[in-house]
Amino acid sequence: MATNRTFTMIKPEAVENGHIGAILERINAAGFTIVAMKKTALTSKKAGEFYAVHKERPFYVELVNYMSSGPIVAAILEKENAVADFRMLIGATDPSEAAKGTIRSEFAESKAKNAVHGSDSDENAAIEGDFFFSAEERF
Ligand code: IDP
Ligand code: MG
Repeated sequence: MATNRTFTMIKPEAVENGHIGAILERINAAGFTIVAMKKTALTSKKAGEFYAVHKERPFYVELVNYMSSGPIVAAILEKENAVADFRMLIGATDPSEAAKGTIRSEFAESKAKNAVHGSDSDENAAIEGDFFFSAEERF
């Protein structure tokens, strides 16, 4: 069971803007352990697969183009109540609505370019972690 794990990506604009270190520091300070991590990039095909659940939404093409526009950092994180606590740490999808002190309120550029991804359920955390990491890459 992966009930204590979540999956995150530091998205292209946050990588481009030099925020990897600051965001990882927030994640560590909030008590998450890094189980797996890599700097990589999504092709548009891979980004389309990752976000297939949003295929019918009006922003799907924009999202796929954005997420394949530059390198990202992908990670599996561990902590008690990881999924919910990480969503609290990152804040609302739209940074103008994200609570003060959250990662998105501090680092996101817009609702589309919102700095970080966070899984929305234990089930999706497991699926998303498997999308990027083999068993041998987890510690
Ligand atoms: P979440 O990342 O907070 O879970 P979702 O609704 O799952 O938000 O949307 C996935 C991603 O799609 C968002 O993080 C954001 O990058 C992008 N997105 C969501 N809503 C919009 C929108 O209205 N316009 C443009 N991009 C959006
Ligand atoms: Mg989501």
